[in-house]
Amino acid sequence: MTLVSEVRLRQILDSRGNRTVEADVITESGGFGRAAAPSGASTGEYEAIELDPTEAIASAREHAVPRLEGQVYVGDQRDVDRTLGAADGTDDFSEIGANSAVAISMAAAKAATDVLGTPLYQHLGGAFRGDELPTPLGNVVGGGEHAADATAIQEFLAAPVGAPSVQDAVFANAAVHQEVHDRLDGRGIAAGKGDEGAWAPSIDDDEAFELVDAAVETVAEEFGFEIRFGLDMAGAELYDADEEAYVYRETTRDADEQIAYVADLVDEYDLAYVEDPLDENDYEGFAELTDRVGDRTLVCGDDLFVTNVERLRTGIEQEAANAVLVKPNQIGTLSDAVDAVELAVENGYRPVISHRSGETEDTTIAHLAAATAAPYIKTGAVGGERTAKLNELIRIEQNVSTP
Ligand code: 2PG
Ligand code: MG
Repeated sequence: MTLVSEVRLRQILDSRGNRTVEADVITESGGFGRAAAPSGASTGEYEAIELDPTEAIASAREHAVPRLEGQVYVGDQRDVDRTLGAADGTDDFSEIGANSAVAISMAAAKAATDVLGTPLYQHLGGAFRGDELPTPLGNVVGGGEHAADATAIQEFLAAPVGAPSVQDAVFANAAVHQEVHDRLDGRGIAAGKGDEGAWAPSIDDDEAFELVDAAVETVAEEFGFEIRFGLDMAGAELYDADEEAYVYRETTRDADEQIAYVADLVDEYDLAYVEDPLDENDYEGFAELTDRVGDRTLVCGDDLFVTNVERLRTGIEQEAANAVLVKPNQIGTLSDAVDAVELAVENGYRPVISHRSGETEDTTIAHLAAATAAPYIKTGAVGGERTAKLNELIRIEQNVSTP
């Protein structure tokens, strides 16, 4: 395997038009890998730290790059990531920035694939990679921190659980997205799009439930397989700590009412998935909800776990959820993200690999999902930075299924 010879860092634009960090990793044998950091809007309190890109790049150039160039083999991803952690020296990447760390970590993995001549999912997953490919959860309506004056709930996600292939699932999610638009149009409701390409109409949550439910049913009939839907409630964003209540447009709910509300939604709409139904500090509330509905839906921790094995371990001990969202930039490196997936799987939790609301054309998460045989991926339904990942999954599917 070949040594890193050069790490180049630069600023590029993300899908929101904000600056983000891109890394190129070049090897002594001429191998090349490029990756860019995504960025959240509804970021969890316990995430690794994203620095201003100028600062992140300057700091990574000073502390990390000299420890990588000529020192570390690209094929040894754990060593690359350990080196990034040691160069940073903190437990949350606040020195070099999780944005620099994740861009370099992913670029190094891609450089290794260039040298090895193997696809990224194969390199990350190894010879014994499972052959499951993820069901995509497609954001079709949303608001919260992703769009002003829209639904209080952050994401309504189509879940094509009965799709016979990733390609069918991807097309079904896009069709649900279109169907929602047609139905909004039919009601004379204009709608722009939020940060992830979901429709962001100025309607209340009840109307959104009714719309998405109907759209999913129509498209399921058309495609001939089961499509359900789910939510990312982004509970930490709804929660007002002073009032100790979840604040919606017209109403507020205390923790018990929130749990009852979500449990009712699961039953009324047969929800397949509920992410962050409660605040990021409320392991107990999560556990109570999981106890009530965990046998029939996925209760997924995003801001609760932040892809952090320590927080996930606490959740597992308390039976707080049955699924974990995995975002490499929340924790800083691919190795840390894979550790979270492995801990989840060992304990019967379902890993859901995820994009961020601010994205680039980078497709690493599609490969990570295939490499870890994750059952779900959340990476939008439409929009170039989202379809980059979805189309890559379609290619991976063809690759793994064509002898
Ligand atoms: C989430 C993500 C992605 P953000 O809450 O799950 O959908 O949003 O990147 O803004 O944290
Ligand atoms: Mg979330």
